[in-house]
Amino acid sequence: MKINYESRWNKIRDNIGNRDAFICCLPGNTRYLANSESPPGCPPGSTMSFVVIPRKGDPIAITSSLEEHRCRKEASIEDIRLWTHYPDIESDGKTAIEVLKNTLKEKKINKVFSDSKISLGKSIANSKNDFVTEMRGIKTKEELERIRKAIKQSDAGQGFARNLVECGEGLTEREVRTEIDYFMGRHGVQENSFTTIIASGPNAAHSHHSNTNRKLKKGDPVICDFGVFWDGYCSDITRTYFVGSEPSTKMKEVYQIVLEANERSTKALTEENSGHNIDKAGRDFIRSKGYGRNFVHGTGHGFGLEIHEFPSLTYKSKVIAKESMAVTIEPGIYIPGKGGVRIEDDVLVNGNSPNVLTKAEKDIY
Ligand SMILES: [Mn+2]
Repeated sequence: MKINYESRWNKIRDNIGNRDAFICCLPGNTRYLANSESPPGCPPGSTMSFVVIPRKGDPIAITSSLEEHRCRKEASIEDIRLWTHYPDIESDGKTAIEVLKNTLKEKKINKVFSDSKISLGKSIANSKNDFVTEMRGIKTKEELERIRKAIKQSDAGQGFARNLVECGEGLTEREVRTEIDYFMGRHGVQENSFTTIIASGPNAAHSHHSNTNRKLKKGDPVICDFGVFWDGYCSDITRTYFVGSEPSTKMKEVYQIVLEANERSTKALTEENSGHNIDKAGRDFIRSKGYGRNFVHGTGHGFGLEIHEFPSLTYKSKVIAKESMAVTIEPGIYIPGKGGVRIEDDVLVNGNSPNVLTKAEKDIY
């Protein structure tokens, strides 16, 4: 199913009141408006510095000489303006902001919304507005089609990771990471959605870990957290496996607590429930088992064009779950010096029956 950019632009036009245009510069938003099928690339970003959606008339994209040709090839916008400071290249201005200002002047745009604070001078009335950022929280059919494909690839990666880790005594974290990335790369994914995390033994007590040359030891918990991009959309999944397939009695107990917290927060992910309640559902259970101090992060986040996007599901979150929001549910327990467990699924809000999109096995210890 093709992405319907026109309908995205129109939805914005319908929601800008008396403003003349909506200006986006956040990379996730510019990709959303013109170039969704390309992954963020390296360094993560977008080929466009700005996208302007005027209330009347066609959208305009502003790109640099560095990205020009890729942008012309991939973007769904016809009117592309170029900035560069190289004298040999004919352009519309020396900086992105200069080209933006000239464009607004030419189009007689005086009142705008923008997705970030940008200074456009005194002649333009500008206020920051999160409409586009939040609009991306609700996924359409064509987006879900891509997200499901990304998830399918990372589910397969988890199956591979489980075998590798359970039989992987003596492998280093970096070797495991490399094998998993190669496995998914061979299946044609665009790129990883972030650097694959393999956190073993005491390193599994770090909620985020930078892979080391530590060798896997029998009985180690190993947190495997990764995701991929497929047609511009990503997945994010975490499983925890045990080297030799046998956790200690204590870690097995921790595993079961995290699994139940994952299920409780997932169950709470119903339409109109708040981010706070969704977080609290799992957190209260973890606290009741004496591990409240060890659950050191929020329960989940939206994902799609970017690995972390609106909405955020944390203890202080006031966001309300809406139909077709795609979010992660990822409680964890981390015990300094000993290890940890995190179990993360990608879940779609679906009335009162949340749809768990990730299928990799988790009730395994
Ligand atoms: Mn995540």
